[in-house]
Amino acid sequence: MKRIAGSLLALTLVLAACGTAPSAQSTPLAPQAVSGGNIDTWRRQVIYLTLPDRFANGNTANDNLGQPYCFDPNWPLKFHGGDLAGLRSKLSYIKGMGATTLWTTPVYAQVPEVNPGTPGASCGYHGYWPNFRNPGDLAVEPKLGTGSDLGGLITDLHGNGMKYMMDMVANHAGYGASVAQTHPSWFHGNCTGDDVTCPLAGLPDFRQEDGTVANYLTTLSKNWTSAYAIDAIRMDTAKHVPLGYWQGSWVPGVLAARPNTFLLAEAFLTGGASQLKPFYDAGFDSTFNFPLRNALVSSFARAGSLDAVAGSVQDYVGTLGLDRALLTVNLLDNHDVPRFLNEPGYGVAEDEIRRRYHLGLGALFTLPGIPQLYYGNEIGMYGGADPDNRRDMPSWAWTSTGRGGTYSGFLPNPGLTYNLVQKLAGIRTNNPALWKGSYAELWRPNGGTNVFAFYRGYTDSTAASRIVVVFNNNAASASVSLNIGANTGISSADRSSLASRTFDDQAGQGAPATVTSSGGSLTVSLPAKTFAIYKAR
Ligand code: ABC
Repeated sequence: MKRIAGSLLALTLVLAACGTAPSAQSTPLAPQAVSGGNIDTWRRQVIYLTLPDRFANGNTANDNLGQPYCFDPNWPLKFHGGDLAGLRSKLSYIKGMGATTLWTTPVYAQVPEVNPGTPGASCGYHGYWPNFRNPGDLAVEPKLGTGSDLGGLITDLHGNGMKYMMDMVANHAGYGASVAQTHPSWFHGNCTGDDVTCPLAGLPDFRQEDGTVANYLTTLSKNWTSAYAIDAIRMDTAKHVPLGYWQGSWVPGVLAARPNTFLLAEAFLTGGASQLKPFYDAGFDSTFNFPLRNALVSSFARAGSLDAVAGSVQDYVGTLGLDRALLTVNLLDNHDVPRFLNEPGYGVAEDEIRRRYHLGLGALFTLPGIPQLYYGNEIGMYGGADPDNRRDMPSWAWTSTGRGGTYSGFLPNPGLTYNLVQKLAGIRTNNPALWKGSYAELWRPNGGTNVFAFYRGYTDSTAASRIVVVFNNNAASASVSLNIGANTGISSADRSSLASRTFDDQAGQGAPATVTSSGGSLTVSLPAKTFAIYKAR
């Protein structure tokens, strides 16, 4: 539908055509694993994902410990020397960008070299090939450090007011793991497909339907949960395990070991929020928002219509409800997909790639849900499919001087992106509307001007936090009039409060510094390929 700017009737018709954005109801839902004040604590987090092996080498003495033939900094499929001590030494860098929770990939002791002597020779540098044994043990991968290194990292995180998210595996063991040799009946046979009984990539696939196996796995997770003061668990391959195991065994087990632990399910599903909902119903507090990631790639990285993002947000807020949507973990990329910066593809000018990336970051920090950064996001690191998306962190990253340079494999002047991430994390953390506020769509292209705008609002007896966020994905400037007054997705109190109100841009990405609404309508004009975060005075 063509936009007829200026006519309220047309605008009302268009808004009607958009369908009323989901009014952000906060109807009570099934109790989450975290409760009380912890829910707000987690809504306010900014998660930072690292592979300890690829981040910083704090102790070269452990580089070659553990499995032989697994340390080779020049081979992408083996260990490169990063470790827990290295991570511990860089907490000021991680905290400095505004990240508040550190998620490390698993630290379990890993299996021996896989496919030795072949071009595919590889080791569990990522931590997802645990060498489980029975009874389950707490062995930390020696190349990453010791149990005291892990405990010390967690203590230092807590000393910095930060949290630790432990990555766990209950779907499988590593290739050739001890427990697979001593208990072959604990594992499914070989089959292909997405069924929960089929091994993922040939990994020994546990038979959770067997009570003995379920008890072994839950005890294993409980032991790790008890042994370390963790704040959260990221559960790997959740969609490859029967939901009944999570709900009936694993969730109650780990919460008995450590109440109020935040439980995040990795269910790599992109068909929409209806596919994610069962994991919340099974007792997880959160899932990764892969459907939104696909939409962010389509809309921003590939310069498509913002209808994709608008539709995805309407889907997950509408399907999950606001309470669960606010705990969903949103991402631009991670260790399993090409980096967002690689998604525009060949032939796109680097300045354009940066504009698209910064738009994506603006969405990541203002949409409902917990933002997750993947190490290197903050310094514009490129990377293709696994394992290219797991390159080592560069040592120049740690200082602002170092980040001022130009390096192969990174956006020029990485400090520009680092400073934007730092600013966006601060804006989000300091404005309750963005981490616990309602959501109401104000504008989507609907086939017309490629602009997306929404309202976030939170008020209580102590404060009022009201924000309008606008993205212009056009290659030219664009102007839209947002009909706040008639938007039923916004509370009536807020609508009247915002009818005539001045807003100040917090993002500083080129939009007019202030805009003022009149008669319930807010006209916003944005330069090409930029966004604004307008905070009501
Ligand atoms: C690597 C190679 C494999 C090779 C293997 C030997 O080594 O990538 O090609 O066969 C770990 C390592 C990986 C390793 C695997 C297997 O183990 O990190 O390097 O593979 O050995 C989690 C972790 C992940 C980890 C594992 C295993 C699980 O995050 O790092 O991998 O513990 C599936 C799972 C998901 C899993 C992921 C790797 O594979 O569901 O839990 N991640 C489609 C499917 C998804 C699938 C995804 C990736 O592909 O729907 O189920 O995830 O394979 C979107 C589409 C999606 C599509 C994505 C990729 O693109 O809409 O449908 O997802 O646009």
